[in-house]
Amino acid sequence: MTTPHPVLEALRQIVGAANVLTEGDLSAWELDWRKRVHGRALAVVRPASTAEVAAVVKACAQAGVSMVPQGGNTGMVVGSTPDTSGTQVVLSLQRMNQVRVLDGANLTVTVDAGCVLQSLQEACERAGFLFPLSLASEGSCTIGGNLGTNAGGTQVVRYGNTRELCLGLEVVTPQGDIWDGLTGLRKDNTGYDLRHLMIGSEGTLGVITAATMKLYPLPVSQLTAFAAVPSLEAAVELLGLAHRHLSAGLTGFEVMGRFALSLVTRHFPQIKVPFQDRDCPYCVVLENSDQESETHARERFERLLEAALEQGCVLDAVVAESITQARQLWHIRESIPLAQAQEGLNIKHDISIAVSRIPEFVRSTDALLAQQFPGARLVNYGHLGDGNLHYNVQAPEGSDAEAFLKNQEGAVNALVYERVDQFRGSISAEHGIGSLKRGELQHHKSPVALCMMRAIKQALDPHNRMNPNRVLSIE
Ligand code: FAD
Ligand code: 2HG
Ligand code: ZN
Repeated sequence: MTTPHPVLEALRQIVGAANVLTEGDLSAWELDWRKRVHGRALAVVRPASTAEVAAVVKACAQAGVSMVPQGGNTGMVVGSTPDTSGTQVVLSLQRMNQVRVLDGANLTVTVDAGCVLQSLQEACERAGFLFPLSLASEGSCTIGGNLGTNAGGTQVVRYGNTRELCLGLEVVTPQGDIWDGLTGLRKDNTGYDLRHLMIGSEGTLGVITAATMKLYPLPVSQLTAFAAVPSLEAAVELLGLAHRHLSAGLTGFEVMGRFALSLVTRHFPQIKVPFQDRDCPYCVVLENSDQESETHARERFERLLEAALEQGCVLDAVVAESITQARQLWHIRESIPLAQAQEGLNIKHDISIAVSRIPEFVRSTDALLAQQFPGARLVNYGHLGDGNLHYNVQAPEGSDAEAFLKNQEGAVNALVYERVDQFRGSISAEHGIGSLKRGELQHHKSPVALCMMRAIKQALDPHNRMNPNRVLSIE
């Protein structure tokens, strides 16, 4: 019999034995959402307060044990699960799930890091406010994970990504100290902005325990349209028209390639996808939020679509007549990640390119992929409004997806990322680096930037206890 690690007893003293999980099926915490790596934890620890997080971090630091902060475990880059050594503690924030204070006059909400995004959206809506961050994983991802990854989602074109929505943080440092930065101030130039250092650091610099986030007034009316477009160029032209016609009312602009939509139809036949019988390579979902009235919203939306039909950048369009219909149209878009998972593992590229250059990038890269990987299928879709494509590569029809990934992932990535570099894009627009893209980062980020990043990591976490070997490797 092996002797239990001494830190476990210290952890039980802090959070209670029921919240230190070491036995049974721990796959909910050990296996990543995409099922790429099944790690093994020394324990899953579930603190209920910031003070408990601080005590857990201190105990682990003293025992020389490394920690992996985890929220909803919906991340796409294998960053929230432990490695396979069985020596890491998963620090799950799920029990810290309360909305602390909603300050209507300041247009802010302060919330525990483990609060599920959808619960936060709903709490804000009940109070008459909009919290605009929106992702298909919102039923299980947490605000701490959204901050850890600087998540994007479908409303970035209007409200920015999670970083733009955050005014303050509470953080437990790798030493177990608590930094309370929950001021809710919109202006504060007192030196380095530590909040921005923590956001997007993927749990490598500390544990976010709470955040103060921005709120917006609820829109009076929200309209959604689904449009068939003749090309990606036409989708970009439509985006320009939508900016001009709707201005700040444009709150969503997503593009979906024909193959991505066909996967939804194949795996969720109950979902009706418009325009599947039309010869159109792409469809777009766009959303108009209006602060005046439904009539005003409809007039503006119809004028936009008329102009688009006239210019030829839209072939056909439907505008939802009710909230239920609008949800159905959005549901098509949000089902793409699940439809891909049903189809089998694929090679994901979460890239950003200047919107104006996306059609040229896609045309030329599609051709190179077809030449070098005959039969490979492209699941191309994403947040065109902010220049972020999910340019994913699925194994040829009927072939073994695992074997395709094993044999071709490196070569496919090399081709796509080289093109991304040529277009001065980014290899990670919104999902982060985790461990899946850590090797790639070395090739695609400037040596000077990497050197500064390492210096920051070493200064804040000199013993490399916080999510080691994620984002960067430190020798
Ligand atoms: P986790 O997966 O638990 O963790 C993610 C990272 O954050 C890890 O590195 C972890 O260590 C760190 N972390 C977690 N909590 C904390 C904390 N409290 N303090 C410090 N670090 C922490 N992402 C997008 O950006 N846009 C999308 O549109 C989008 N759509 C998705 C759709 C589906 C169906 C799925 C499954 C995922 C999608 N994602 C998307 C990816 C994922 O949901 C986001 O990255 C999300 O922000 C992760 O939140 P989480 O709570 O699940 O974090
Ligand atoms: C989305 O926008 C997510 O749907 C998931 O970011 C992307 O599955 C993907 O590649
Ligand atoms: Zn996305």
